[in-house]
Amino acid sequence: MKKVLIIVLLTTFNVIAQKKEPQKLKVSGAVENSMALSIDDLKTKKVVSGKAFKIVSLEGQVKKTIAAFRGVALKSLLDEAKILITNPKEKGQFYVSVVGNDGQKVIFSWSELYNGTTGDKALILFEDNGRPIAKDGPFSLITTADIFTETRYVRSVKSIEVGKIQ
Ligand SMILES: Nc1nc2c(c(=O)[nH]1)N[C@H]1C(S)=C(S)[C@@H](COP(=O)(O)O)O[C@H]1N2
Ligand SMILES: [Mo]
Repeated sequence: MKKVLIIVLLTTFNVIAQKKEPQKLKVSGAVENSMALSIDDLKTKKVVSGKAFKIVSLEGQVKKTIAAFRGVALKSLLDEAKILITNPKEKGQFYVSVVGNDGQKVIFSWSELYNGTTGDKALILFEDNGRPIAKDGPFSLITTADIFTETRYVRSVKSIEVGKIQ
């Protein structure tokens, strides 16, 4: 009986502890400064907002709309983390992977982020519907430069990982 009580108490404490410490967004891999960022940390950066973002399938169907969102450009975070490029000739060999808690992964190439405008249009959201992301939070990724947006929409983003092709 005592054992059961102890287990129940430990589990309860564990749940409370987990609730107290919300998940942080990790930035790691081939970077000078690895980071773990909270929602409050993201709010101190250049915040981008929007009213309605449509998640569109490859068939052109609108699956859902993300309303009243706020987030930070993926590029702002990468600029702060500083991608470790030792040989400038190899810039085009780097990629950035955005990973969800369920293992979902999407990638951006260094070239599309830095040679064009996508870098400012790939956004790590910390708010939708005007408040912290209630379901599949605390962070998500949308890419407003995409036409068929569902492929590079990631719910419940865990980390941003920088790598170099082999
Ligand atoms: N973390 C995560 N994000 C994801 C997926 C997933 O399996 N896991 N599926 C993608 C696909 S295939 C689609 S169609 C949309 C669906 O978004 P919804 O399930 O929130 O409507 O999320 C995208 N983002
Ligand atoms: Mo999908």
